[in-house]
Amino acid sequence: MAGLDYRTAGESHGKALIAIVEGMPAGVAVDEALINAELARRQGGFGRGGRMEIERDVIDLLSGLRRGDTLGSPVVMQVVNADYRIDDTPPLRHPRPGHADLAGSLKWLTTDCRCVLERASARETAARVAAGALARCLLREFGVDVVAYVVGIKDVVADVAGDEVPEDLRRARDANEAYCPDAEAAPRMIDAIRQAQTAGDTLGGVVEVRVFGHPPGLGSCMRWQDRLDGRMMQAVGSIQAVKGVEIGLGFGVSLRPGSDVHDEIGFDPELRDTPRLGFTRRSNRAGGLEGGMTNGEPIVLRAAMKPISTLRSGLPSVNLATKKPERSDHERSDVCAVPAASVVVENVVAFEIARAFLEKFAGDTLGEVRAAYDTYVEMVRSLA
Ligand code: EPS
Repeated sequence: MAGLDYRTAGESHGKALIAIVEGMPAGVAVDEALINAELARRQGGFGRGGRMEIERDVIDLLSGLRRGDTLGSPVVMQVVNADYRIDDTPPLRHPRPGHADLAGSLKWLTTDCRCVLERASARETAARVAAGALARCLLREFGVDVVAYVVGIKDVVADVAGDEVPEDLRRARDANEAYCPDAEAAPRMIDAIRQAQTAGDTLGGVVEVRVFGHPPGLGSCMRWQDRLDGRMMQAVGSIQAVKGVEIGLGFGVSLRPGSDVHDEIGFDPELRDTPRLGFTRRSNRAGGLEGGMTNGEPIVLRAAMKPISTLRSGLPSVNLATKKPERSDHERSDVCAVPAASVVVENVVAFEIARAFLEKFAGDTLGEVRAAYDTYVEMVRSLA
């Protein structure tokens, strides 16, 4: 039986975006409002462009449900594009440095970058968000929560404490359009985006995501393909415009001795009933992952997003047909999509956690998954 997996289909100005999710157990209550709320959040955040005024992303659940619960069959979700005009979009001959335009045009042997960019566009992330939000309907049955937020826009860096509870983090994040829990940094981020907009430029930044409430033992050290750290990096690193992913201290591990990197282990019997199953750490520099497996601590991962590659004034480029130097084309675009990317990161990470969860606690129905989960927790508690 195949595990949890998903595919996406659709072009930026095609008829629709599609997510096909396979391997959801039967009996999971699907919260359509949650999925649509995530789609709406993805459309928002300060720095978005004109397209988001045209679209109202909502899912149409085409299959996989009966009376609101999953059946175990593939769940197909569709987001219709209001701006459907793929056949009428003009050719784009001047590849934008940083976009898929040049590499893709050479790959698919075309001088019209449009043939490539329609699929390369970050609009595809609406389907990824829908898939991830569906997976969260399963995760929340087990108290697993995922929160992502912006921690940097260009050189404006937020100060976010490591020991936050998910609800507090989410509340602080949702209080501003930068999607940043640091109320002091958020307006400075918004100012930086405003300045870039005036200058015809674009900005990148850093997103952080935390996973709470999951058990230890997700992922595996037995096959390199199963290591959860690598899988999360693939999932997040494949998000459009992401150029770096780090877990815990990340690149910072190289600057410190081992005594200042590894997280001391303790045990507190009073915490036996928590997802940590009693084991404690005085720090979480590993970011919740050791040996490619969850260790019970919150997962902490950061992603660096480059500035959007469509600049109002263009950048030096070449006409693909004439090979003469000309500036890159300007398409309607965002000035900064880091807040929106935080929603994508949150949901793709949720999907990877759900996938790993169902590998360890597999079952055709939610009841069987729950039984497997409860049995495991009981067995860890009685380890001696
Ligand atoms: C996006 C829709 C796109 C862009 C953006 C993401 O719409 P359009 O190209 O019609 O303006 O706003 O895509 C890019 C930044 C990109 O480089 O492709 C969306 O729905 O997120």
